[in-house]
Amino acid sequence: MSETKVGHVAIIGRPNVGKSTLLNYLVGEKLAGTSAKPQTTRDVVRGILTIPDGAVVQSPYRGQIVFLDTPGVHQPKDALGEGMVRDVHQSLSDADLLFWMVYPKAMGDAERAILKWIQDVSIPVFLLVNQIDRFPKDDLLLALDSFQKAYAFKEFIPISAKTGENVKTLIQQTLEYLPQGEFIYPEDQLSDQNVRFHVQEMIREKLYHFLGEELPYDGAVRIDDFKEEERITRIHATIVIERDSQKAIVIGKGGEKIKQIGMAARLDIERFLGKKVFLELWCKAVPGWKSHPGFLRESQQH
Ligand SMILES: Nc1nc2c(ncn2[C@@H]2O[C@H](COP(=O)(O)OP(=O)(O)OP(=O)(O)O)[C@@H](O)[C@H]2O)c(=O)[nH]1
Ligand SMILES: [Mg+2]
Repeated sequence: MSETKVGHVAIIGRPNVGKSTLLNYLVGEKLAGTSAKPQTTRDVVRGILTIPDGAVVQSPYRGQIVFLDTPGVHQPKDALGEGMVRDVHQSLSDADLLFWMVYPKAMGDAERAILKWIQDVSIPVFLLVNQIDRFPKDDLLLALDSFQKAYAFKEFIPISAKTGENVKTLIQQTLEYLPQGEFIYPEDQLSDQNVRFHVQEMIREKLYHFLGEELPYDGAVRIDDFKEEERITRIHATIVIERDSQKAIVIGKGGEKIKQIGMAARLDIERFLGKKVFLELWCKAVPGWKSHPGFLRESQQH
């Protein structure tokens, strides 16, 4: 049997660059919510990739990699934002390797902030230039040139998180740098976070999809009840918003909107759980919840 590499890899970068899209591609399951809006990810999402002997990836190693998809690095405006940025910091210290994901563009404020953080880390850092399917090659070369001068990256890897271009190379290189170890999780396990957390993420993603610009970042999801029966899982969840006036937007005419959100979320959850799901959604205004976001997490810890 070949040598086994095991470790944690944090994926960091500015909002909207494609971190969650990459996590999902790597683990082959929609674990993290993705959307065209910045700051979609609010809590670190953990996904596990197991590479058994003789896997499609050309590597002398077997491996088990836990990827930490983190919230986008931004200037926080409230307690929620502060917590998000703190979580990114924390994940740096939990990781054996860092993927810093950037656009094929020159550095901006978010990149300069990240550059400061990584001055003190001792783990290897890969620069992933994402979205190469969408940008001209010249942009990629300019970005490489500007980032190369700024930091001693172990690897530069241009990728497309969407099409998967170069992702195999990325996995091969990652295995090279991770420490030796034994598998921690069963080979088919995709995450070590609890099911409620993932369910909450799946519902929240649909809020972003169905509410478009109407409800920018004020929505959250709380799981109130989660009962697994033999044939069906029954879930009650509340969409938490800031203001009463937003209720009409979430619920929609004759309840159409919340029904659409619920149906789409249910399909994702059923696929994820491999089981039939009954999902009931409520909507509630909790003014100022972003100043005390902790109450949302309580429900995810069971
Ligand atoms: N064309 C193209 N689109 C991409 C690629 N990667 C991500 N996207 C799109 O970019 C948008 C943002 O992707 P996310 O994965 O949600 O970005 P994120 O970095 O996790 O964003 P936050 O969670 O807000 O920090 C989505 O609409 C993705 O479909 C890529 O490689 N190519
Ligand atoms: Mg994300």
